[in-house]
Amino acid sequence: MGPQAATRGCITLPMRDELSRTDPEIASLLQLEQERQRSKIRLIPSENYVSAAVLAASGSILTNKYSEGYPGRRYYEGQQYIDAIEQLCIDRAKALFGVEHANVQPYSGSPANLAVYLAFCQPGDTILGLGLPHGGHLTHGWNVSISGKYFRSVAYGVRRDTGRIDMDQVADLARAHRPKLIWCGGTAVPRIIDFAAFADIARSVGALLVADIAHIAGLVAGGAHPSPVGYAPVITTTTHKTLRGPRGGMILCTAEHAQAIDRAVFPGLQGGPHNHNIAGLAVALREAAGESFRQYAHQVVRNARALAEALLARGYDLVSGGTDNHLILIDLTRKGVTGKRAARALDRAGLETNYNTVPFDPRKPFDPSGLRIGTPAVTSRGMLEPEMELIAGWIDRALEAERRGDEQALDRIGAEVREMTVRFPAPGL
Ligand code: DSN
Repeated sequence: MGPQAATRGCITLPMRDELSRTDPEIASLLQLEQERQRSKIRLIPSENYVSAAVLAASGSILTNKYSEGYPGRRYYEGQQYIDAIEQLCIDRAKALFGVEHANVQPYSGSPANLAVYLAFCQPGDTILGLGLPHGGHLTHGWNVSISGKYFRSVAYGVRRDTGRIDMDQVADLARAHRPKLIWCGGTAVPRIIDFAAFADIARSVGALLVADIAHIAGLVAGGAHPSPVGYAPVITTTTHKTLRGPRGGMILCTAEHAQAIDRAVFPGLQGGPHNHNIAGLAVALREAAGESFRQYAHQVVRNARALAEALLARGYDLVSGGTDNHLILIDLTRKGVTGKRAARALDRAGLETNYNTVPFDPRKPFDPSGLRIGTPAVTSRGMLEPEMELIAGWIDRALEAERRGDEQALDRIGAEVREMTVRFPAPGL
């Protein structure tokens, strides 16, 4: 198949035809999912659209190869090209983020975080992280996760009055518990993370500061969020959120920690790296180094601000009062609809979101009071501030329709959404 092979949809035509012949059920479901991604306004802040180039590298013959080890030090033969691909990926990650070392093998964010524990902690050690209900991540010590079971986990939170991380509490807990490791970063943090303040606290108690920038990696790369480099000696991230790469994880660190991190990822935790995803990541990192990605990252933030302002103007309560990044957390308590009901109604109206706890939520995580939305995917489609105003209007109308039980109104909004999405082709589809 030559480079000019006709493309339609997310895979080249010959590949699509082959899939249809071999497995029509999967081919048809894949086609439906593609249509869903095309026709919906996707507002889940941890999702995005990767480019056709990233898709091509990730869905490639590199899945056929085993390569346990690292470039130049493998346990399998035949690494002539795999080594070159992984080394390019490492070099691009180092250059993009300005770090001394990068490990690009973690299968995703949770394994990356587990590798950090394996490198630096012993079971029973004390760790300090943002509590899950306040916007943290399961792997930062939450009790149902291995990180909360194997370690003595202490959680900090946000202030009730501001909805922002309570740095006084972080300092107090660090002094009281002397953690081995402190996490900063999370999954529902709409504000800039003060890496310098975390670094001061970690230094004062001799803890290792680890920044989990999974949500904001693309913003950091594009200069739309301050970088943790120079403050956190170890940084973990997923590769598929704002960074717009394939599913995967990555650990960035100072030279001092390189060996511990590499040993923890392999052979400590994982076997063979997923070479196809590493190639996709290499492509994404090249894209992220360009000027258009820089503009993209800044537009993600401008769009989120515009969306937040349009929601505030319609009387919505936003955790922390707004956003500095790609993410908005709506507290629906005063709107008389739960997060789950809201997310379901919005999905019917063509707007894909996810329900989420809000800090101090009296409701349970399976049907919490909040809705988490974000702008990475819509910005990848080229939507700008005027479209954010439209989206806020649709969210408001849909929730109003849900309160009255008016399903036809939700379907009418869905039709308007579909009409608008046609004007904004999604990358890779
Ligand atoms: N699933 C990720 C998110 O949606 O933020 C966190 O792991």
